[in-house]
Amino acid sequence: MGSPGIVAFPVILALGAITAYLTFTYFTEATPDPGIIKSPYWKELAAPSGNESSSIKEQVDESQFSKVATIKILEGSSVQGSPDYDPDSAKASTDALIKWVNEDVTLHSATSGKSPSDPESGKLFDSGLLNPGDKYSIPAADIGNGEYSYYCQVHPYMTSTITIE
Ligand SMILES: [Cu+2]
Repeated sequence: MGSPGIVAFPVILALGAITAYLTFTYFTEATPDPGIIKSPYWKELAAPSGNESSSIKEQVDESQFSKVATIKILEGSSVQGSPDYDPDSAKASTDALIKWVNEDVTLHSATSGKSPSDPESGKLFDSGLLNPGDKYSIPAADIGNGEYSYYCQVHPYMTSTITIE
């Protein structure tokens, strides 16, 4: 047996090449382009019965509410200083449904609290990560009257308030 380096060197080179290939494949090839389906396993999910929306983040039946307070997460929100939640100071009546819609092309959340370090963060409501086009709704009555701060877990500089009265 010669120097272990003779064997180790090409092995390390090969592992490096495999890692590079997998990284490239995962981050480049696997990134979905909107409207282009590459996977042979892709299948259209059946829409929930009687509801045109198929978003799994929308846990509440919107038709049960006569009022819906919609807050858009605007395109470009991820850029610090850009308009993000619209309206920025939203208002909703106690009997309304509050709905956040991610109209951006990247992940966002609507998480109650002032920042990730707020001990109350996410206790009142938390959309979790919303993919582009995803919605999250919660009845205002579940939160209760008051003015609440919320922010985005991915971009903590995205902050807004919702007032329920
Ligand atoms: Cu965000």
